[in-house]
This record gives sequence, structure tokens and C-alpha cells, in this order.
Amino acid sequence: MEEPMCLIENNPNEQLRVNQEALKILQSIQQPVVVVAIVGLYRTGKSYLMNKLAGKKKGFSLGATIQAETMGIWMWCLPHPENPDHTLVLLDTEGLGDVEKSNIENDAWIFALSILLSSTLVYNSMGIIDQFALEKLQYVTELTKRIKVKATATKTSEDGEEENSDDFLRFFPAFVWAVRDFTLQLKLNGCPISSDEYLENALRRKKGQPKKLDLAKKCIRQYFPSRKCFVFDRPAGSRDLSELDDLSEKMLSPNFVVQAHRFCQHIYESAQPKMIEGGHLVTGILLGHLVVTYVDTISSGSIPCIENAVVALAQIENTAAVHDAITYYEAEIEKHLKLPTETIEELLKVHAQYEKEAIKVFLARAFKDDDHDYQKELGERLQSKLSELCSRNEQASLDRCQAVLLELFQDLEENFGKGTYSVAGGYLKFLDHQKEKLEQYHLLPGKGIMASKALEEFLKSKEAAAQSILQADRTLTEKEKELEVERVRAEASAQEAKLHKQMKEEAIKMAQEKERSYKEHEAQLMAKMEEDRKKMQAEHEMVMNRKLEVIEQRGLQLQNIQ
Ligand SMILES: Nc1nc2c(ncn2[C@@H]2O[C@H](COP(=O)(O)OP(=O)(O)OP(=O)(O)O)[C@@H](O)[C@H]2O)c(=O)[nH]1
Ligand SMILES: [Mg+2]
Repeated sequence: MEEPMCLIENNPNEQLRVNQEALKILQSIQQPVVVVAIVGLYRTGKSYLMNKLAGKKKGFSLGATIQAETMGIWMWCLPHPENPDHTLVLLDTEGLGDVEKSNIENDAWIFALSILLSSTLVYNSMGIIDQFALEKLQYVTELTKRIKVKATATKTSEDGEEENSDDFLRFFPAFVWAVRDFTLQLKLNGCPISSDEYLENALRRKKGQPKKLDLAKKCIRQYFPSRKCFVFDRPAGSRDLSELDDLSEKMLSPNFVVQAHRFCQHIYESAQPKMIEGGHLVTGILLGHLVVTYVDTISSGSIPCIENAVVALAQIENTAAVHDAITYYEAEIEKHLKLPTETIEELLKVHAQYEKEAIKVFLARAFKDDDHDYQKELGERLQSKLSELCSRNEQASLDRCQAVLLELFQDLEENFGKGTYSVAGGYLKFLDHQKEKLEQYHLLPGKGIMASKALEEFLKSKEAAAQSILQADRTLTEKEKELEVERVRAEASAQEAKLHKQMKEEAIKMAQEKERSYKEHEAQLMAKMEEDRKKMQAEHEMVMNRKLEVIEQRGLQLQNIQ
């Protein structure tokens, strides 16, 4: 994208609305997305910092007045500077707490949406991390009223906190606090500390602090176990602040330049792609669906629910995964299979190979297909593709054989017309000619699996003419004619028996194919389930480790308080 675009519009006295043009852009991005959202009070340099992340001097517009500039949520999709397989999606949000706003309620929704959509959330504040800055993060204490993790209600404790906070741990973005115009020295009790330690210290419980503040700290610690803090100097002197985006780097405070660079490097190197349950990567397309689902839910007056959104996403994604797999199968079959095949095995072998790959294509995209409904659908569709392929193969073979027979037997047809065989000894002559043609027919390659069937039908259609030649041939006795009729009949029924046997064998092969196909699906599914199980286990371990960290921190804090 050349420049940012509004993704979620927030017009006065209106509901939040998704901008369809921006949505189209998101839905054209097939890569996984690293989504960085910035939130914080209005007029605190959020848009300016996001432009730094974009590596551009201008982009998100800055206002030089005290009036809020950014409205709603703006989006800028850029190639990820460090990872060419990912797209960096920057979300710049409307400043919170503007007193001129008519719809304060939407502030809370913008905050909630930033959490729901991002994989890294930057909270921007001015000065220092103090009671004021923490209290302004009040939205974090109300998140359980704005975001539901599970579709079924979970218990809520007295202070409004959802007891099942493990779920928040799994689904919430990494948290980065950006402290702007930071003028203090990073020291605690005379010892230098890092900016992360500064944040951790600010988030510690202190004796006698107001309950509201205590809750805000607790919520940040609990919901955002992964935390970082960056402090920034004032970027320029007062006179230049109103035209920061026109200043070259040389004119900025050198400290600010280094700090901004460090912040950007951290985001580029450490910000993870957006993921949903089970470690499934969110692409731009999926992010677009998430935006629509959440904004629609909020507009309808309900609370956005992560689980419901993921189920809706899974349905969309799994339908697309089936479609991808079938498209892949069809394209490969078209490329690698020439009809008619000489044998049914030849066709089944090619089918098996691309069925296997099609299942892989499906499993690479599908997720949360808990009852395997989508994989079953894929199995059924691939089976019907196979039946279709077999019919096309038979028809191609029939067409070819009929064309060959017509051409080969053209002389005989002409001889029929001319009466060449309607003379004494004509029948033997006819038999000779026919034998010669049949030999040629048998030797001809590329006739496919219907060669015998086509021949049987062809000879049947010529039977009456052959009989009339036989009966008209005066060189043969009645007895000889009777024997010949018998011979022809016996030959036809032998041919029919042969065909019957062939069909039976093919039916057995098709049944074996079904069995093989089932086993292939099962084998790949088992491998995928094992992979998912490992991912879930890793996710569970991560949650457990973080809970342990929280418990340890609590222990330390209690010691500090005592
Ligand atoms: N003091 C100070 N001013 C800044 C900083 N960064 C940007 N500004 C200036 O502050 C003004 C507002 O900057 P924006 O980036 O538009 O701030 P914002 O938080 O996006 O504002 P809203 O979109 O209205 O919420 C502009 O004049 C910027 O040049 C900073 O780090 N410190
Ligand atoms: Mg702004």
C-alpha cells in the first residue's frame, strides 16, 4: 500500500463501520500478517511513531493542533522488513479520551478491537508511567465486558475479572509500552535499570495504592504476560514539534533517533505473526474476516467472542481449503493424465498420487475441523472426481475405438455396398477380410480400456449383415451354415464372458482403491493431528510457564510489600 487507509470508520453518532475498500486490500493478502496496533491518549505522537515503523516520513497523518487527528482505525499494509514471507499490518487508532468526542463508548470498542486484531499492542503514553498513565488504561480493567473468549459463559469473580484468564494469555497480543517525552533517568534506588524493569516496577503492587490502580496493574500483568517497554526522548525542540514529519533525521534529537530505531528493530525482529487457536497463522484474508466479524458483532450490540470468531473463520477457511485441494487435483490431473489410459491401474496410480497431494494441500490450510466434516467432504468430492474421471476415460476410449473401427472397416462397408460378398464363396472372403481387420485392430495402441467392449458392440451391429452373407453363400451346405452360426454365437458369448470378467476385476480394483484412499486420508489426518497435538501442548506449556511467572512475581511482590 502506498499510503494508509481507514479500515474501521468511527463517525460521530454512528456505529463503527468497516471500510470496504480497505477490506478488499486485506482480503487480497495471502501471507501471514504481523499486526501491530497502537493505542493511547489522543495527541501523544502515536501516528508519528507508526510512520517510523513503516520506515516512512509521511503516512498516517499527524495534526499539529490540539484537535484529535486520527479517527477510527487506520491500516497500512507493508512488506515485512525482515521476513519476506510475512506482511506487516500497522493499525493506527483514534486517540482515547478526547473530551470533544460525542461517542465515548466507541473508545472502549476501539481499544478492544485493537487487542482482538493485533499480535502486538503498543500502548503509547506521555511523560512517565505513573498513576495518571495507568488510570488512563482503565479500558484494560473492563476488557471482560468487551471481549468474550469462550462462547459459553465463564465464571466471573467479584471484581469483574474473568476467572479463566488462561484463555486471555493464549489469545492476547504481546504488549509494548512506549513512553514518550521521557525525561527522567532510568534508575531505581540509585541503580541503573532497563526500561523493561522500569515497567515491571511500575506494575508492582504497592502498599496502600487505590483499588482501581491495583486492578489496572493486575489486569495488565495477567492479560499481557509478554511485556516490553521503550522510553523515548522528545524528538525535537518545541518549535519543531508541530512539523516533525518535515524534519530530516539529522534535525531530530539523536537520542530519539536511536530509541526509535531500537523500538522498530524490536518490532521487526520479535513481533510474532497473528495466530489463532492451535497456532494457526492468520493471513490478510483471515484478518479481513476477523475485522468484519468483530465489527458486525459490536454493531449488533453484542460482545465479540474470540471462540465464535474462530469457528466462523474455520468454516470459511476449511471451505476454501477443500476448494484449493480440488482445484489443485484437477489442474495436476489435467497436466499429467492423458485419456484414454491403457489400463485402469494407470489411471488409479495417477489419481492416487494427486489425491495424496490434494489432501496435503487441504490439511495445510484447514484448521479446527474437529469432526473431520471438511476432510470427509474432500474425500467424497475426490471420489466423485475419480468416478467422473473413469467415465471420461471410458468415453474417450469408446470414442477412439469407434473411430478406429469405422476407419478400419471402411473397405468392408464398401464391399458390402458393392455386393463383393454376395457371390458364391463370398462368406469366406468376408471372414478373411474381417480377420485381417481384427488383427490390425488388436495391434493398434492407445485404444484404452473399452477396446473389447467397443469391438463387441461393433461386431454386434454388423451381425445381421454377416448372417445374410452367410445364408446367401451357395457354396456352403445347410449343415455348414448351422455350424458357422453356432461358432459365431460361441465366439460372441466367450467374448461376453471375457468382458464380464474384466468388469468384475475392475470393480474389485475400484473397491481396493476406495480402501487405499481411506487409508491415505487416515494416515495424513493422523500426522496432522499429531502435529496439532504438539502445537496445543506447546501452547499449554507456554500458558503454564506464564502462570508460574505470574505466581513467582506475586511472591516477590508480597515480599516487597512486607
Ligand atoms: N512532544 C512530542 N510531540 C510529538 C511526538 N511525536 C509526535 N509529536 C507531535 O505531536 C503532534 C501529534 O502527533 P500525532 O502523531 O498526530 O499524535 P496522535 O497520538 O496520533 O494524535 P491523534 O491521532 O489525534 O490521537 C504532532 O504535531 C506531532 O508532530 C513526541 O514524541 N513528543
Ligand atoms: Mg493519530
